Amino acid sequence: MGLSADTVTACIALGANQGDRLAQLRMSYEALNQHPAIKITAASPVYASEAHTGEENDTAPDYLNAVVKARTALPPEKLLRVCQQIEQAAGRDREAAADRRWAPRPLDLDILTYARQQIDTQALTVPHPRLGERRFVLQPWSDIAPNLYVPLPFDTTVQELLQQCSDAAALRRTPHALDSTSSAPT
Ligand code: A4P
Ligand code: MG
Repeated sequence: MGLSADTVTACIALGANQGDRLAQLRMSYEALNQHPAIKITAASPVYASEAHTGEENDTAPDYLNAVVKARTALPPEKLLRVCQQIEQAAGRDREAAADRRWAPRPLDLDILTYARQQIDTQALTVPHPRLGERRFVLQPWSDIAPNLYVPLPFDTTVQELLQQCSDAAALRRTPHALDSTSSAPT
């Protein structure tokens, strides 16, 4: 069944630094794409990145990260709920990790943008407030949507944000694709 005509573009960042990271990213790609109200239109290559821990002396296992662009008929809060259900299915336990900011996680799905909307509710801040500081988001995002407009407070394109980004943490493009049936990117 196709999507209804009333859809918007949303971009979602995928991250994992626990367990079988690639399998979890691929599972989330499949789960999003199989949802009747979501259709992925572009998926970035998978990148390996050093963890941003938020604390100078804190270390965490490396992440795999990627970004997808989708059309969706879901309102933002419902899209968030779907993302959280997929995180749970990958074994994410928020309660267990509640005492540590940015604790290692088998899967993290963050909504980067939803149409051209600015959303600031208790549950949801869109555009994602930390996207400008993260090359592990901006590089894969720029691979698939360089000219996409990112609303205020950013008010510029993905490509511009990548050029302005001062994140110097290690980031490496892997040969892996999110869609396990497609051939590896060259
Ligand atoms: N929430 C608010 N806005 C959003 C949004 N746009 N998308 C709320 C998704 N969720 C949003 O999220 C906490 C609450 O944020 C949710 O209940 C939701 O209502 P969470 O996923 O439970 O917790 P979290 O992931 O620890 O927080 P957050 O803010 O998503 O963390 P970040 O900023 O995503 O940081 N280093 C590397 N290299 N790669 C990574 O992917 N990720 C993080 C997580 C840290 N370091 C990293 C990476
Ligand atoms: Mg998150």
